[in-house]
Amino acid sequence: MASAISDDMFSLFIGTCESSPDAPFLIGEDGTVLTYDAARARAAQLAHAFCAQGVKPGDRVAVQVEKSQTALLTWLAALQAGAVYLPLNTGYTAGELRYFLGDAAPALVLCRPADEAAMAAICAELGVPALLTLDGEGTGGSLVDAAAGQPTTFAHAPADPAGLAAILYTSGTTGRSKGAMLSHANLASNALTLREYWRFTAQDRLLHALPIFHTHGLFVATNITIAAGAAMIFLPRFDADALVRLMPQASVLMGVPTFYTRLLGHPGFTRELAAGMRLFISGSAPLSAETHREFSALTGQAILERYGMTETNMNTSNPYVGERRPGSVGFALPGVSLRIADPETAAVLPQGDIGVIEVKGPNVFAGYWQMPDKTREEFRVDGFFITGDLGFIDPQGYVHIVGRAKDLIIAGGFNIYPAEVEAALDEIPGIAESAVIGVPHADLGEAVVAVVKATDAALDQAAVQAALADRLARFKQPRAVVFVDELPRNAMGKVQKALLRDAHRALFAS
Ligand code: MCA
Ligand code: AMP
Repeated sequence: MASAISDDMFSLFIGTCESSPDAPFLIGEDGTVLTYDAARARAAQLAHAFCAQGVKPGDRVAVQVEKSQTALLTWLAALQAGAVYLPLNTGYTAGELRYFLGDAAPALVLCRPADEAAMAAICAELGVPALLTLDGEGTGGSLVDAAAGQPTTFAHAPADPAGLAAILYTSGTTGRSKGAMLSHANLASNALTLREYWRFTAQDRLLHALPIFHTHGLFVATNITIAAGAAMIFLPRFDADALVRLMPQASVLMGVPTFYTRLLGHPGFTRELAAGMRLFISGSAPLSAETHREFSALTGQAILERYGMTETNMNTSNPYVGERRPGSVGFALPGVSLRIADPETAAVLPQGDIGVIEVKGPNVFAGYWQMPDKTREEFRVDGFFITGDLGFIDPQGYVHIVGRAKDLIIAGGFNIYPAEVEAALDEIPGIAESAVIGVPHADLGEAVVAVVKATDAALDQAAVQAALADRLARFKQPRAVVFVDELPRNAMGKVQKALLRDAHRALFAS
């Protein structure tokens, strides 16, 4: 059981600031260091700036800005002010944002300077009272002006462990995104568990190249670093050249499988370069057993694959010591209960059978924001959360994910729900109906393909893609549009997506 001081991320952060004020927290590409104490002071100023805009405990602060050190510090500032942090993918379009902001009703929105006019219009329409900006370097924008001159200390009371720390939107199978409500205890307990499981210490230097608007980059990487008093070499984005250049200064890398396939294709990524690293971690999407083996053959080190969800943080991990089994996501983490159940009857299945993965533990979220019915549907009566992932447990206890009961595509670690893309396609004049599938993609794992039945013979791929440009974030847009006379349907009238996936599986395979 975590002690009271460890039940929220800000208390963990302050703990490190007090014990090791001069320890490095964020290291820039150029080697500049932001210490824990300097980060604490800047986060305090940002928290004061939020409060000056009227943010009160429990209010949502929505953030859609480029990755920078200041952007990361807005997470700590929101925690300190008792606000609920709402990070948003920088790729979301105005239409997508209108939904999130309308649903979450934030007290403050933080956006890129270039988006200010468009965001101001959305805020006015939705009654969002305050808007600030932050530039890509994290050194300019009205937030920076508002924080300048503010006190560098902020009176912070430890948070209620059950209180909300963040809301992260996940796309929905019905097309409507759901806000996963994460408590302070959800985040802090997972950070402490992973710190021990992956043996993080203050000596670690984590190479951070993930975006900071999702669980992987914001919580898994950042919160463990804070919990360990370690440092992050903080890069604006993934760039294989930069990773190769900076790896000699690092000890750990966390990434999606695309990071590893791209590193394997980089001539500078050698056994010698990897030798100084103690740990390579992969998650967010399946790491192929082939990539796992290729990586081991080149570096002599086994990638540690783990499995999580926005709703649950991390659930399973391959072991730190012992076999990291290719194609497996390892064991349930300490404190997490995991079982395999029949998706229809909910009966727990015998070991080895394939079923839906269900989890329960301190990591599992509090429910979906303002969606009590959806929340109820996705939990069993005994409190297990139904992940929608299909898997089995092998004789040695390793969990394997073999597919998804939910209709979901994962491209480069980003989730795309076909229902949302289909709804956007079906609104295009000249499209009668559509089916969206994921097909193998050598770089991103899967790619989005739209299969459409058109009533307008003049409609082509470019026209469909252009029609979606302002509707959907770039990563959700189909890479290919295939035109058919009829969609294949079964006797129940349901589109047979497996047939479509088979028919188009070679589109991006190499
Ligand atoms: C970029 N593009 C993409 C993606 N990323 N399209 C589909 N899916 C993507 N993931 C588009 C760009 O807009 C561009 O389009 C074109 O692909 C080429 O971009 P490129 O420069 O090659 O891509 P990149 O900028 O290098 O990005 C690829 C990436 C990035 C590094 C894999 O997507 C990434 O950082 N992914 C990490 C996602 C992540 O953090 N997931 C965690 C979710 P065009 O040129 O046409 O404009 S949290 C989670 O899942 C759970 C909790 C968990 O377990 O962690
Ligand atoms: P998200 O909704 O973005 O949090 O994505 C969560 C989903 O990503 C899970 O439900 C899985 O389908 C998938 N996922 C995460 N980690 C892994 C992994 N190591 N292997 C396979 N799928 C994964």
